[in-house]
Amino acid sequence: MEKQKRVAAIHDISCFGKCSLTVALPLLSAAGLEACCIPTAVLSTHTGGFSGYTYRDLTDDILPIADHWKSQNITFDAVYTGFLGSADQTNVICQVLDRIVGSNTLIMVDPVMGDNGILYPVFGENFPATMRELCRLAHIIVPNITEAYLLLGEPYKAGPYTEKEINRLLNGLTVLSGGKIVLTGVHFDEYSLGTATLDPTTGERHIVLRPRVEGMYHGTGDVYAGTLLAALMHNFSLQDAAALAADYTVLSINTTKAMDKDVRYGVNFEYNLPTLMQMLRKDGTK
Ligand code: PXL
Repeated sequence: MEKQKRVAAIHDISCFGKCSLTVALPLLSAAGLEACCIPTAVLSTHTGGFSGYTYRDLTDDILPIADHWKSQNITFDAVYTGFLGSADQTNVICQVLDRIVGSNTLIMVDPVMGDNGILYPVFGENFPATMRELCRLAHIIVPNITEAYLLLGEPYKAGPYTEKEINRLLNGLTVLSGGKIVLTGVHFDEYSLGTATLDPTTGERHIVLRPRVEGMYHGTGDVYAGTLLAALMHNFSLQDAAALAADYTVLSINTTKAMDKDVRYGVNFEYNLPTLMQMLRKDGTK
């Protein structure tokens, strides 16, 4: 039997509203991975559309957790970071990577900062600069288009985009991070939506488009990134992992849409987990 891979997910726990750790952990577990976590904060809900949420910052606990893991010689096949509460916390995560990353650990950073051209109001103006530093340590980054412009320090441009503009963003991001890029929210018209990937080691670029589902569903970025990492841990190529993640995210959004729930309540990624397990088995290694 193949060795079980171990992943550390570093995000907040939003107790209601399905995002960050409450999405990442079940997705990674369903994918057969050993899912560990460092919770960076505990919120009563995510910050996207709820007012009056509680916020317990856990920055002071983060390094002691990493130090303890290091003292126990615990190693990881991947470390995956998502929503981080502040610039200070992002600096601390850079130090965590120092402690828990080995020579074979894949570092995936989802630079969660904003959407639709807007920096989430919880973040200060200096936040993108700190996130840029974390991205420099990553092997793969998964920004949406808003985050791409924030990382590059450029004003946001609304879509649809040209292929030239998407390639320009990919080039800028790969210079900035040095790693592989999976850019989400790519669209050339109003009918489809998808991702563009660039692997700087091979120079390969691919665009994956799927029919656009109307509506804004909270937490789709986390479903996408968690599924992408699951596929990469199953040895899918970057292009195939990006396509699998797109397919699973669309499936989850369509399931959510059919249930007609409040979009702040998150994406129904749970109903189709058996399908995800089947999709992940097509990697040719089993
Ligand atoms: O889905 C990203 C995310 C994660 N965690 C918290 C958030 C958001 C996006 O708004 O508010 C707390």
